[in-house]
Amino acid sequence: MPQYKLIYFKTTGVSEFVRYLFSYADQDFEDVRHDITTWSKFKPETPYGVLPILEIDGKTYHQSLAIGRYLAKEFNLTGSNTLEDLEIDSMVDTINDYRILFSQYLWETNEDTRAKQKEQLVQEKIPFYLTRFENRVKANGGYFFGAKLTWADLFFVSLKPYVDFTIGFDTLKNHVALAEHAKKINAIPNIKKWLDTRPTECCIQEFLDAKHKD
Ligand SMILES: N[C@@H](CCC(=O)N[C@@H](CS)C(=O)NCC(=O)O)C(=O)O
Repeated sequence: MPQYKLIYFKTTGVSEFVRYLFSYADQDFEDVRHDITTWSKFKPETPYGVLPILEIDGKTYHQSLAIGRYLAKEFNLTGSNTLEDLEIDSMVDTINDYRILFSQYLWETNEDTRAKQKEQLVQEKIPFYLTRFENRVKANGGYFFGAKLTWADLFFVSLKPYVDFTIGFDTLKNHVALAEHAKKINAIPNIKKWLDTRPTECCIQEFLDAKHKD
């Protein structure tokens, strides 16, 4: 078995689904978590100055979705053929488009821009995406694709704490089918074990404070 070392921050964000993937597969991995102090020293050692990176037997790989896609293949959470993968990958990329909207809002420092982004997220973007995601899950037997568990399900569900924290409310409160989907994925025994034991320390606020001081 390869030795895996995931390097990210003391938070969930765009790497939590990688931790979900390892947990689902009951695969040991080293879970290295930076905060603002250690990150400034480590950043220059990364390929492109951002995280996550995954080391596999000491070799470094980067880009969260490429890492996730690789692990999903290793752990049988992709499609049965390339056409199925096209559909699953397109869902993952769409979920990532949704995630990026929250990231842009979270790191924006101009208060007027933030207010406009928040209004647009709450009134327009969140309902736009979640209505479509919900219809998709309803039409696919409770999953994002093909009435079976794929890495798209893990990606979407793993992002909930991050998007809820960023916007300040339970984004699934008016989307019963998505809330049920999240509950079902989080109840998978190996994932539940991860959720019950994962570290809760979070470094987002210290990064935000530093950004607002700049
Ligand atoms: N497309 C990249 C984006 C990586 C990225 O933007 N990472 C952020 C955290 S989510 C980061 O490392 N920020 C720290 C910095 O820019 O100094 C991926 O998905 O891996």
